[in-house]
Amino acid sequence: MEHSFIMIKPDGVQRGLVGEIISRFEKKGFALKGLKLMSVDRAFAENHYSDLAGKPFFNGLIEYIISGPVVAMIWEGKNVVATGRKIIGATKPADSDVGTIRGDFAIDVGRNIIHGSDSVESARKEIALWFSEGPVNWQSSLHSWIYE
Ligand code: 3AN
Repeated sequence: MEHSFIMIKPDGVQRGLVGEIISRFEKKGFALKGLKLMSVDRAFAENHYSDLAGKPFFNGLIEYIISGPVVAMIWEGKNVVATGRKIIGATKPADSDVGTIRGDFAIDVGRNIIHGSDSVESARKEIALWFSEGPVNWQSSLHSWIYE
């Protein structure tokens, strides 16, 4: 089954949106397979965002991510990477549809609440970085109602 790495950024934690965000993924039918509240240092954040090194907003992005604790999660389910991106909404909140997390709760691209893996391959890399212990192994009792 597919996994995605989803991270609630410091603004999402401090604005009290953790429960709302977890609830949206749960209600969709995805299964929570990893969860931790943690602070990361500069080197770790730069590693996570290494693809964006050189972008003009890179330093600001790193300062934002290390400014407070984040909630790191592994979510599991069919097409969870692509569907997770739909639940999250477009990178720029001005372009995010109403009904998405960013569309409902964010205004600025530099304070857009949440991160979600953009491909199965980046999910694999991000989960390895954030969860060296891997996903928690449990089976949702709702599975027979979620999948044919
Ligand atoms: P996404 O998070 O939707 O995958 P990316 O990977 O292009 O988008 O960008 C990663 C993060 O970098 C975004 N979540 C946002 O916080 C920040 N970011 C992206 N573009 C900008 C920008 N133009 N100005 C400031 N921050 C940006």
